[in-house]
Amino acid sequence: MDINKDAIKNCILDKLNYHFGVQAIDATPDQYYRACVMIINEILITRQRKFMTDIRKTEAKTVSYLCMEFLLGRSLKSSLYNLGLLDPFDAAINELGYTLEEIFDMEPDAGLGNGGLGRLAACFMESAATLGYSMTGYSILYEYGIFKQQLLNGWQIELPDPWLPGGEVWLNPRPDEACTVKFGGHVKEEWNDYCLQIDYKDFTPVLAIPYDIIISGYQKGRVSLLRLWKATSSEFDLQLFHQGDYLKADEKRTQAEMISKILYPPDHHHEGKRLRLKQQYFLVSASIQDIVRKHLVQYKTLKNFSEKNAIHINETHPALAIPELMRIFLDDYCYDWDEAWNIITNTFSFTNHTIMREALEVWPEELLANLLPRIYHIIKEIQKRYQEALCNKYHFTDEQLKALAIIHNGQIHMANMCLHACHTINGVSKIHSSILQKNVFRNYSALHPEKFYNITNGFNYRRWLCQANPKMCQFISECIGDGFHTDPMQLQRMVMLQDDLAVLNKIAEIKRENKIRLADYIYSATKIKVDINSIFDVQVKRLHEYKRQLLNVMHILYLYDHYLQHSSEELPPRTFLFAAKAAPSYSMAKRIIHLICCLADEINSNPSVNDKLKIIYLEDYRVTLAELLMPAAEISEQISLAGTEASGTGNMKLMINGAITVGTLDGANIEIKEAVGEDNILLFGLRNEEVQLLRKVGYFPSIYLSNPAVRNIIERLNSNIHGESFHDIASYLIGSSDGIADPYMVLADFDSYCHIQKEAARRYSEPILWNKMSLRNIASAGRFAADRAIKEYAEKIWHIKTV
Ligand code: HBZ
Repeated sequence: MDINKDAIKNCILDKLNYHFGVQAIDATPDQYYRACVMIINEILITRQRKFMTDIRKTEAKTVSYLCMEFLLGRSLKSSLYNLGLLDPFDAAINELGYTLEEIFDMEPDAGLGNGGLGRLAACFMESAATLGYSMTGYSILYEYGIFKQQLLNGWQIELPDPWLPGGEVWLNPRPDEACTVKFGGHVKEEWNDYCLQIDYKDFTPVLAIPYDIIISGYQKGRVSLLRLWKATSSEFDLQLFHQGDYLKADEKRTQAEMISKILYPPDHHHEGKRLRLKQQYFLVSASIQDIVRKHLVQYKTLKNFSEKNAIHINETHPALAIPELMRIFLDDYCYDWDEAWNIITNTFSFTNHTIMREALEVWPEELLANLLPRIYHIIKEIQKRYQEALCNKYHFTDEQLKALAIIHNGQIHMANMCLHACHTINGVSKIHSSILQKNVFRNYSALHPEKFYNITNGFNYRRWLCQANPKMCQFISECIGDGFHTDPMQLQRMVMLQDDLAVLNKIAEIKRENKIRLADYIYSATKIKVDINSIFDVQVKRLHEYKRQLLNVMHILYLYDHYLQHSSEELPPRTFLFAAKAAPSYSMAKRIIHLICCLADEINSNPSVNDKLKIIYLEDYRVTLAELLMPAAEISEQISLAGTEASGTGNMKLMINGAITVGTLDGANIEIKEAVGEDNILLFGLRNEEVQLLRKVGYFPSIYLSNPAVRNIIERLNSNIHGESFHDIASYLIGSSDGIADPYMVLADFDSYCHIQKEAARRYSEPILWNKMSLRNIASAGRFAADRAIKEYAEKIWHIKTV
């Protein structure tokens, strides 16, 4: 098909006619959106089939990326962009009386993730497709994604997010490839002709139906497949129905469908719920069955399984894939233990994404034994053999053995199972990988240092720069050519232009236009007018104590007080922008949101500071909102306590859009510093070693009360912010009888943070200096492309080649 404007227009008209029974004139924007997706989907299906044929012909090794979250956001714009079809679609839609932007706005965000981990998975899919690796993502087709956040009187309210009305047009159902996942029941083991026969009875079958989303690579016609499993059951009790018990008659289906009903919203927190465990096993069992089935179709044997398959466990959530694959080898194909284990350990790899203790997954033995009896047997056997091997080979103390144990104290430790079974383990930034080795997983890494790698995270810059900031992308193309679209390191060429005033002015002009675009949105969402000439200072990410939104708040309180006392002093005006969701059960995070909102109300309504300071809290932070925010940001707040943020990826997206990082030496900030040079990043605060030392000698935040600024702020929190007291937050910071005071050392870094913020304001007052820093940030962001990260995974971990 020749894909020009007229052909597209005809296709759209056909879809409107045959699928919705309407003529162009009567069609709604939503119907136009659906028609466009149907056309794109057909193109993608063709490409997928061709790519699959190439993969089969070349017998290429495939990676299966198992992850409970894929935070896709919207797909229409990015698909059109990658297929090179934005212009003809734009022209066709214009002729039909709409703008493409209006059509894009019809698409709901696919919010099938909480934050960084899920967004990373989505970025990786696009990069793998662009580079031509064979990659399948596996996850759950949640009916409800991450909740929608509303702010009511400054309090977070959670509303359900039914994304499927509108999102379902991307889904390609493959009921022919459905499989059954078994829960509960009883297992009897019997030896039969040298083979262990497993008699598994009374289980509850759940039907897993795959729905595929095809993700287009940039140009070249290659794609990644995202296979999402929907849970259901075909069991219907006709007897009960005829007795009039309609609910009970359909109970099995209702219960099965609960598994794929909703994404769990706690982030960096292990939710020890039975339904969550069911979700995890449902994902891995269906996915592993699928991988084995596909392998057998092509190769007719499992002997070469690990040569043709890499399976990646993203965080420990899909760790049950390990005993599940063992189960299939042992029970379904009669492999002996050692042979099966050998294949397993050559197949799996594992990424850790956080060092937060509360995120470490453990499951009660009893729960597992009950819900997944055969899997429990296998884990016990893995543990038994592991423990024996450890005792034979090394002379460990009980303490060391405990630290490595997969089962200990009635709990199953998922990370320990991953360490033992996976051939490689990686962290997501240099500092994080080194903390994993030296601290979190130190016992295991002493045994097997060769298993540990670092692969610093990356992001899809074609989405976060080219699509989100088209003017900047266009300008960069004018400066250095188009090559950076597939070779991000070419962005570095922009440095040659750092002294060209016309270039610097143009960068500033584009930033200003993006700020206006955001200001319009802010006005429509909040009815607050923000000053375009103010610094747009942005902290957008999940709300978590360790990310220290509180430090940002303290600095605002400090500035506020400063302006009230010295109203004449010249500092550039600032707009502080926040956006963040808090886990519904995380009361401190919700309290911090409330504090920010109260402070916003107070400052925004105080005429004596109103032209200098504004605070905007944008509701419902999500991918689509981030795409609007990043291009307009000038300061990127990356202020976690050193040693707590694994990597961060928002920091990279803001950097490539020309924002200057105000940050600690934490996560990928350290590598951002290496990339841009110390002059182009504003660093402050304790370093990781200093944090550790301070913890060791004892951290007593109350000593910072000797600082009058801190004292003022604490008093302010205790007394009144927009009519409310935040006594609880004040005592959280300086200490009270209950709990550890200031666990993330906000007060220790406060002074240094205020200093660097002053420096930021000073530099902002020198536009040439600022714009040059901005250019240097854009130019140095290439190494954070997901393309680079995916190449590293492919070469060092998965051992796969491009097709
Ligand atoms: O993963 C984030 C990290 O916080 C962030 O620094 C990193 O850039 C990003 C991608 O690597 N982590 C998460 O989003 N979530 C978790 O790490 C997590 C771990 C265990 C859980 C829940 C969430 O039970």
